[in-house]
This record gives sequence, C-alpha cells and structure tokens, in this order.
Amino acid sequence: MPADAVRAGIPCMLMRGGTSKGAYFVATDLPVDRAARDDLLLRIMGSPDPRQIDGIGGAHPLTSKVAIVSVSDTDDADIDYLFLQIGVDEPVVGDAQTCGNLLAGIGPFAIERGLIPAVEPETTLRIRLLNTGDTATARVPTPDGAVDYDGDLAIDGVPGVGCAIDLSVTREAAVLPTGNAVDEIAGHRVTLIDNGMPVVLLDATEFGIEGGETPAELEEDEDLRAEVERVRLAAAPRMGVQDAGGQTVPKMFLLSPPAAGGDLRTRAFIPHRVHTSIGVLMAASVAAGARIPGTIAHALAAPPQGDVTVLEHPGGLFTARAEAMQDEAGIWRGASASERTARKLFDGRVFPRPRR
Ligand code: NQM
Repeated sequence: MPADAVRAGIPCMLMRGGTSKGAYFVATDLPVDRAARDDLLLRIMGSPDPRQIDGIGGAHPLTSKVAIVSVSDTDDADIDYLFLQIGVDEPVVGDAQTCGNLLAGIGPFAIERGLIPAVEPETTLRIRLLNTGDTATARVPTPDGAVDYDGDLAIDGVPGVGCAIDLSVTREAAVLPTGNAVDEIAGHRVTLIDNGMPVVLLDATEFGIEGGETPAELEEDEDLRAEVERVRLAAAPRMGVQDAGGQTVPKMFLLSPPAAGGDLRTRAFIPHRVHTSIGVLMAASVAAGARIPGTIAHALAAPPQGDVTVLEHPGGLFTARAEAMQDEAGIWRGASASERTARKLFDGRVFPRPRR
C-alpha cells in the first residue's frame, strides 16, 4: 500500500455482484494491520454518514460492501475472498458474515487483476470464503481469454441482462446449529439454520404481519423491528454468534405461504434494514429449511419438487438450488448452487478522505 494513500489513491474496482454492489481490492493494496485497514475502508466508503456523501458507499447496507481478494496459499482453493460489511451511519467494519452476491464478482475481479489466468471459453475457480471457512466454485464466461460481462441472464432486482456466473458452495458444518428443526426462543417458534449464512426463520403471522409488506412498511413498524431484534439477540449465541448487537448476523426472515407463483414468500431483516430482494446464501439457508421436515419454512412452503425452491422476495423471485441431506448419524448437511450476474462498473484509484 502506498505510504500516502490520500494523495496517491488505492487501486479499486467497483463492481455489481448479483443484487449488491461493492468495492473490490487486491489484499496487497491495503494495510496488513486490521485497525489501519478498517479505518481506511471507512474513509473510502464515506462512513459513518447516512448518505456516505464523502465516499463511494451507496448509503444502504447492500451498497456498502467490500471484497478483499488474494491468491490462496492452500491446495483446496485458487483464490481467497474476505468480505467486509462497512457500516453506513456507524463506524463499524464487520467480518462475521460472507456475501454470496459479491461472491459473483470475485471470479471476474481475480481474472481482471491477473490473479488467475483466464481459460477459453470458461474459467473455473475455487474460492475460499475466509469469513465462514466454506468453499465456493465459480464458473466465469471468458470466451476470448477475457471476462465477458454480456449475456442473456436476467435476475430479479437488477434491470437488464448479463453473463451467467455459476456458483456453488459446499459446507462442512451442520445446517441446524442446535440440532433442532424448531426451537422456542423469546416466546416464539423459530428455526435456526445456516447453509452458508446464519438465518432465523420466523412465521410472519406470529409477528402480526401478513408477509407481503414492502421493505419500507416493515422498516416503519417500530414494534415489529424491536421484537425481531429481541429474538435475534436471544437466538444469536445458539448459532455461535457472540455479541450480536454489533454484528450483521444472524439475518431474520419473516416467512409466509407463497402468493406470487413461488414456493415460499420471504422478507429479510439484514438485520436492521429490510432487504430489497434476498441474499444468495440467505436464500440457500431458507431453501434448505424448506426441505427439512418440522422447520418453520417447511410448514409454510409448497411441498418441495425437484431440486429448486423458488423464493418470493420484495423484488421478484429467486430460484435457489439448495440441498439438505441427512448423514449416517442423522445430522442435516447442506450445499447450494445459484446463477448470478456481475458487472465491472468502474476501475481506477480511490482516494480516501484524510481522516474521519
Ligand atoms: O446472503 C446482504 C446481499 C447480502 C448477503 C446482507 C448475501 C448472501 O444480498 O449471500 O449476498 O448480508 O446484508 O448482498
């Protein structure tokens, strides 16, 4: 990293990954010291400030994200991906979760930066998700030895079409952290599940809502927000998340029966704003839940058919390919696959503000 990043700038690529947007960096372009790195990223994104007016953050958690990428030193992966959630109006940098949407941009970014060579017509890379320890495989179209962002795939929540990037994620940990399909927490029946993202599944009607409300309507309901947060804080330690008050996980899902041609309707608190669509790995966790008898999701979803679960969200539909299978010991294990688009938006140097 240059000694005077404020004047010289730092190489940075702005990318849309799925339905999110973030700043992508090569690890060696950032400070090694964690406190210095986090301070720099807050200054780059313009946090803390609800408008992030003096930085490149987009004033919403879905557009205040950072991906740090490096060549992996393990035999199991080509590329390492560290995800950081940059607080919008608070000076916090969280690493408790990964992001499956930004994951869609990791392959293209690694190829663009020469961290992995492109192979015609498609480059396959194994990505270690440093936040969770899981491993992803990404297939990126590289027809002429370069990433082709053009394509025919449309995903709900993003206008237009783009290249299809296939992602699959495998996990070793059990998907039900408590071993139970349903637990009683803070007076509610809940399912705690993690198929790549720790989420808590709730029945919308138990929280006095119908389940089809808009994100704005849900965010305006202070009593609902308080109750959801109360359950979240009580559930988090049972999912291995300590001090959840300052963390972005677990995510909270209010579920209801399908109403728009899908298998299950979802609304997600992530955890304080409401998602305008759904995260990739959140969808993997919910869809795994819909396949496990006895869970809140299973009770509300249409009966599973084939290997896809179509999740309704505020921006349309998400087709999740999530597996949930019991091993010999009866423990539920999961894996997931999805198709996303990603796009390089801007490449250059970013100039952090001198101080917070
Ligand atoms: O679940 C939002 C997003 C996400 C996470 C969030 C995600 C995922 O939609 O895989 O992508 O975590 O708040 O980008």
